[in-house]
Amino acid sequence: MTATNILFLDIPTALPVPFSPNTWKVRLALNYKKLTYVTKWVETTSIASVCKSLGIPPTSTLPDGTPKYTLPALIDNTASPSALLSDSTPIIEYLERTYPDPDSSRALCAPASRALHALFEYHVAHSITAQLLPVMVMHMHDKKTPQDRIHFRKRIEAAFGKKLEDLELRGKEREAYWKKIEDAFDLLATFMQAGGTAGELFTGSNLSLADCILGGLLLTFRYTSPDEAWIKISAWNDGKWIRYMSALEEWTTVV
Ligand SMILES: N[C@@H](CCC(=O)N[C@@H](CS)C(=O)NCC(=O)O)C(=O)O
Repeated sequence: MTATNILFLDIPTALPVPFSPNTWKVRLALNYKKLTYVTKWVETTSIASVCKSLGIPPTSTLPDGTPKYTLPALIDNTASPSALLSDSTPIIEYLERTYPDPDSSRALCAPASRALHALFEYHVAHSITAQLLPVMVMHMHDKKTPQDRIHFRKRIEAAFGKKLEDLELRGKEREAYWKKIEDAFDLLATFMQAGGTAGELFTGSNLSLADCILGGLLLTFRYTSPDEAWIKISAWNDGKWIRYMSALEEWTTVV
């Protein structure tokens, strides 16, 4: 363990574990790097006020031009001045720069891999993350805290002009949609197999930023939809994703 004075901001849920893919992405990195940290749990409705009060920067701009605040965020008080960070990939790049592993083969994101990781992240965001709502919206809603459920419903219904329940696909349409997501996982499994590395992760048995991205997403599926999504995903690609999840397990502690 490396003793640090890191405060990590994550979103609580109705489960004993968080399920945001973006916060998991950073938590996996913190655990993998064996950095000590404390979690501050912030419901979605309080993200903007808490970030503003702590001086954490916004990650984008809302359509009305006001700043948008998101989690994960992280404050590192180990050094002076403190580092105040938001946005998962820049946070991981900061951790890598500030707390490099003496064994360079354990680097999460060597600077030279930046463009490839950005391409991977773009691909996963479009081929999987952007496809989730029609089959995951109610699973996600039901696992949120009571207050966040209200906020989630209001935000999604305003964005799509439909009730949450009507966004959810059913029957044959739902199965066809799942097939699209399965195809995206098939493609990843094919490339990972072609990589020929020993170990289940992208670069073998050490974690990389790509694994934080994909692992965070798989943890979302597993925790929010153990009875549908995770059952399906477990059956794809000859159990590849069960083995992949087992390889990640040691870095999934929630503190
Ligand atoms: N680009 C950001 C996106 C983070 C993000 O969208 N976080 C979501 C939780 S998964 C959030 O904070 N949403 C709050 C909201 O939309 O009000 C990152 O990678 O950290």
